Amino acid sequence: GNFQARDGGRLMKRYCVCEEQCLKKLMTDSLRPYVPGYYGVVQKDEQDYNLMDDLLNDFESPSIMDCKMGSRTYLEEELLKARERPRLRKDMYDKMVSVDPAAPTEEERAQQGVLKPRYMQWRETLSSTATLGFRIEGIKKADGTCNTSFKKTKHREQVMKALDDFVDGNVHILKLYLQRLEELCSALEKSHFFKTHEVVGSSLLFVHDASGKASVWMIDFGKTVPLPPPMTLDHRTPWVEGNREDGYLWGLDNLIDILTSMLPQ
Ligand code: 4IP
Ligand code: MN
Repeated sequence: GNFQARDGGRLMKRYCVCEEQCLKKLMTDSLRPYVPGYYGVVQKDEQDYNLMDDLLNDFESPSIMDCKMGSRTYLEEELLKARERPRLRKDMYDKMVSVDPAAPTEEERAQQGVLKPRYMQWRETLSSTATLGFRIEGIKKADGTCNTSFKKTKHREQVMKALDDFVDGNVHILKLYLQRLEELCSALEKSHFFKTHEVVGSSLLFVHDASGKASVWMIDFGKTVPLPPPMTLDHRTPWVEGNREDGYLWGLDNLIDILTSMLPQ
C-alpha cells in the first residue's frame, strides 16, 4: 500500500502513534504469534516509520487477501467529533457518487459533501461489514491480478465466491487458513490486549503461495484504542453507541463458518 516500503525482511510503515502503542503491547501479549514482529520507530528523509516484520518475506510469489474485521469501521470518538464540529467531506461525497450516484440524500447533494460517519456507515451496509462483521478489501493473486472492487461484495454467496477464487479452489490451502483462524480465535478469547481494546479498522492478512504454505496475521492498528479501565469488550455483543463493541469476534465466527461451509462435504 501507500507509505510503506519493504526491505531485508522488514516493513517500514508510515508512523502512527496508535499503531506504535498497540504493536509495543502486542509483543508481550498472547497474540504475539498472530501479529508482525515490531522493532520500534525509524526515520528516513524526515519521516518517521514503524518498523515491523515483512509478513510476505517467507513466501514465493504470494497470493494476498486483506479482510477488514468488525461490524464498525470508525471510532465512537469520530461520531462525537462529527456532532460537535460537523465537517463536510467532499472527497467522501465523490467516492460515494462514483460507486452509487443515487446514494447521497437531497441535502448531501446540495452540499456536495457528507459527514465521515455517514460515509463509513454507508460503506458498511453496502458491503458485508454490517451483515457479516467483516469485508474483503482487496485480493492480489500470484498471477499478478489485483482486485480491490469489493465495495458491493455483501452477501454470503458473493463473499464465498471471492474466497474460492482467492484460494483457486485449493482445499489444502483452505484447511490451513481455517486451522489458523480457529487458533487465532482461541488466542483472541484469551488475550488481555484484545479484552481491553476497541479494535476498529484492523485487518486480517491472508497469505499463501504455490509451495502450499498459508497463514493469517492481524495487521493495521491505527484505530485500535485502549478502553478506560475497568471496561472490557467481548467483541460479539452488538454495538450500541457507548458500549464500544466492535463486532470483531462476531465477524471472525462468520468468516470461519463461511470457510468451513466451503470444504467438500
Ligand atoms: C477510507 O474509505 C477508509 O475507510 C479508511 O480506513 C479511512 O481512514 C478513510 O478515512 C476512508 O476515507 P474507503 O476505503 O472507502 O476509501 P482504513 O485506513 O482502515 O482503510 P481512517 O483515517 O479512518 O483510518 P479518512 O478520514 O482518512 O479519509
Ligand atoms: Mn487496512
